[in-house]
Amino acid sequence: MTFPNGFLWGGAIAANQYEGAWLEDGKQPNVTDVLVGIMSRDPGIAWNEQTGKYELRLDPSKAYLSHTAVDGYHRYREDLKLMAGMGFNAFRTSIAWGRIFPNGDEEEPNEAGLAFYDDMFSCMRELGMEPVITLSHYETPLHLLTEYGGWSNPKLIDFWRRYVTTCFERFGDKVRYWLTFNEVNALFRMPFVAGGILTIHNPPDVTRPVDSTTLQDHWDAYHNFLVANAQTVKIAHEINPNCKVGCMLTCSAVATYPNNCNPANIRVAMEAQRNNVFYFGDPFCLGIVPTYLNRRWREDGVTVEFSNEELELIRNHTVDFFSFSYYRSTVVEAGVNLGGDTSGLTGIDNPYLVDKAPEPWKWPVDPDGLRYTLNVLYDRYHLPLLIVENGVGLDEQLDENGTIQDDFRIHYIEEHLRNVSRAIEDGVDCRGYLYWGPIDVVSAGTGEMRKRYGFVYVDRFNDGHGTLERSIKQSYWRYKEIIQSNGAGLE
Ligand code: BGP
Repeated sequence: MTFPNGFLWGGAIAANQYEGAWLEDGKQPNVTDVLVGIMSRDPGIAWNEQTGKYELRLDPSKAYLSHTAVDGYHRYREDLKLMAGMGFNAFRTSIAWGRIFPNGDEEEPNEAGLAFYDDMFSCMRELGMEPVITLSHYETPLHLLTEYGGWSNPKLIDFWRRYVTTCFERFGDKVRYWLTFNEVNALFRMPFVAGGILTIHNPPDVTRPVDSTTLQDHWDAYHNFLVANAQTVKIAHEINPNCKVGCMLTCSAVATYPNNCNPANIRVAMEAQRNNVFYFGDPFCLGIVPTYLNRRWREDGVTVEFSNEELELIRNHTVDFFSFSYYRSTVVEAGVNLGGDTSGLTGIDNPYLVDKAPEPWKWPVDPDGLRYTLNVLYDRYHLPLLIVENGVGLDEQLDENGTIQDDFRIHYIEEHLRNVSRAIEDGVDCRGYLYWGPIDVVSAGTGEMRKRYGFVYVDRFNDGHGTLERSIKQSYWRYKEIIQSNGAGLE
């Protein structure tokens, strides 16, 4: 099994699923703080007639587990040591924007938030791990949605610029790898968190869900994300020419297979790739606004216009590398309605896949699809690729020995890594594999603790109880062996 020297081996988490401390040291709510699971269409906010504004109104009957999560805010030093114990040489997490600019529109940053990440990134370096830092992982400050309508408003670009400039200046000596917007291409599937948008109805339209947005809002947000991404690359390189900035897209939809060789189905599969991945990947990596969007804009009845300056910015400031999540593949045919969740697109069942993750989530497992995805992305963009999410969530309990025999997870990782190695032999420049959720965190999609991805178990449950004690699962030792042999142990 071939993995180049210097291959990044590690894991990935996100602030909102790991840290907890949702209102500590000055932080104000993020978009995820008002949801139990990002697939929910029911944010805990409500319109206040008197003030004429949205305000926080959490549902007292619900457990918002992300508010305390797995208490990473207070335990990151011990957790990072556990990660280093597996031999990680890289670790991905995000900065919660709301720790640095609590409401997003302040002029000055919050020093307590900066000091927190300063210490966390120093700790990673002390332990020999390269920090890979996401600037926004579903963590737009809630105030920017309720006050400004979020990313459909170009004002967000100004607030974002101030935030990223602060991060690049403060952490430039510790962080070389930056990711801009986590899975921003899920904008249409999850407009509230991935798009960070909200239509402000004044007076509120009670016939529509509170987070419903118009197609024009979506495309305005798309426009603003393209500009903001290019500006981020520009600012990062001006401040520190040695740093590398990558985009981060959910790429399960790259492995969208036509159900058969009916030409109509081949076209539907191609369109699914464009509409779910390439429409962001092409501007971020190739510096173009793809012409296939003109048709979609016509059909959506929206107007999207880029100025010449914006087009030049997008052309001149493409990303240095491409990072992505991959969980599954899907099968499509003409006329089938594609659904979606945090795994990617959901279409027709694929009878050729041998494994399916166990109940209750049952995401289809397609390791060959990762090889295919790596090849397609490399052929299209010719940029270094970094896998920053891949993993399996299981419902697990500690056994009488205080551990977990997570054989399915071991099998899952081995099969996916074998396909990464094959893709490298195919000629793909893949620089690393960061497993999603190396320590149990709150599930993004469902907001549960029960869905566990970790090599390290955390004693916390769906109803919120638990000691938060950490225990090591069997997969911890297997991943360590793989890393120590630089992948040779996969033979
Ligand atoms: C991705 C998100 C992650 C993560 C993962 C697994 O879409 O970027 O935040 O949680 O999916 O999803 P889930 O937690 O819903 O199983």
